[in-house]
Amino acid sequence: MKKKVTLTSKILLGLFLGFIFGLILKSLPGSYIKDTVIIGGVFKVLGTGFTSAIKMMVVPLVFVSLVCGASSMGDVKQLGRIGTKTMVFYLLTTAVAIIIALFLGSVLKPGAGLDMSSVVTGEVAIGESKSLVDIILGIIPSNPIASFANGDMLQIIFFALLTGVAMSMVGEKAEPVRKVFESANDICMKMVGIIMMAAPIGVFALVAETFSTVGKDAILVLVKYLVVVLLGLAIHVTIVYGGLFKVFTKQKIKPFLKKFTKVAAITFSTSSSNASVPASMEILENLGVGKTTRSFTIPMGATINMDGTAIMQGVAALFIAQIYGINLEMNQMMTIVLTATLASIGTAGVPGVGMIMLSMVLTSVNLPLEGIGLIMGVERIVDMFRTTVNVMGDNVCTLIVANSEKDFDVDKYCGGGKEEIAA
Ligand code: DAS
Repeated sequence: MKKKVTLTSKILLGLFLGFIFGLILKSLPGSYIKDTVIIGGVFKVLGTGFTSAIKMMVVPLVFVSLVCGASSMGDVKQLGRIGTKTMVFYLLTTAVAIIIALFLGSVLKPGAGLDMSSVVTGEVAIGESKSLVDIILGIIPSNPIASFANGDMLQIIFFALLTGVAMSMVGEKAEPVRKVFESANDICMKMVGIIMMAAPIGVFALVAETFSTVGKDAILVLVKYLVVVLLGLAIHVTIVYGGLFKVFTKQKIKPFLKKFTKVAAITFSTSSSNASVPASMEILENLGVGKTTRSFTIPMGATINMDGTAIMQGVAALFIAQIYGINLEMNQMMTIVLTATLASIGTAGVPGVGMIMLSMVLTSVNLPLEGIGLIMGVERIVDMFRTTVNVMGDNVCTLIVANSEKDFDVDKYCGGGKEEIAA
């Protein structure tokens, strides 16, 4: 039976061919055909066309998915202690994750050593420096339609979250509208799926343009980008999750880590938080976590908790700024923290969606989307690792919240590890 070639394989093929074709072009002398027809014509149309199509989806996808995410959180009053603790944990750890990423990206400068400024299409507006007051006031839209038209992401996110929370508080009467947004979210995701079908060609053109312009210098920075993201993920898991777990549960983390390997096998192979929900629920039950907590925190985490994705977005934003020679101001870094943290509420737990949300983070600080073409090369690998961290965060939060709610059988938890060894 003919094996279905997956989109991922086609993207990797596009990447490989783009890399080879770009290096071949780089080795050829300049000419009208090479510089104007191929690089300035074909590659520009296919590459920028692909990134423009992704950018087209950012506003509708972010708005609709955030309204759905916020409205499915249940009425704030009903959220109760478990919901409030969970929301605080998820949003705070995501904010910490992005700050770790911005710190590492600023110190290690993965994009340094590659000058893509000659490849920028259109002007790159450098954000003017704003005070904290301006940033906070800038989040509240005086005219949501204008926010949509201007692609002002923080204002769109604020309006979407308010709409979603209001819908959940209105309850039954808002159900028809909620159903419209759920359908619209499915349609947006399908549109993203259709656009991603062009990814192999888009990635080929973007990578070929990059390597035909800047040559093999790009390989080294790509490896540096991957290393910095993996370092950020490792720091977040060991220090943030390891530290919070120890402080709030006073238990050894080993029994959890032994069970989590089963979930990690799924997140690595599927790059999907949603796909790992059943396995997370099973291991947490075996580890003594009650249904009351896990049945709420795990599905919610798969939808709104994306610490791994936030780390990728922070490193990627700085990486792209560095390769285009753009110096991000402190207020732009704060905008990235806010945008990536709030946007994670709308990032569905499916493969590659973090890359779409990255284009929203880049848009919020006027960074060129073309940079996505370069990091697409290691996107699949990064997605595997960041999804695993996303889901580990869901599980660690569940253990902490269950413990605080006395919905946690500590004997079963400690015994969980022993039984495993006995088995
Ligand atoms: N792979 C997604 C997930 O399931 C998130 C992402 O693409 O960043 O968590």
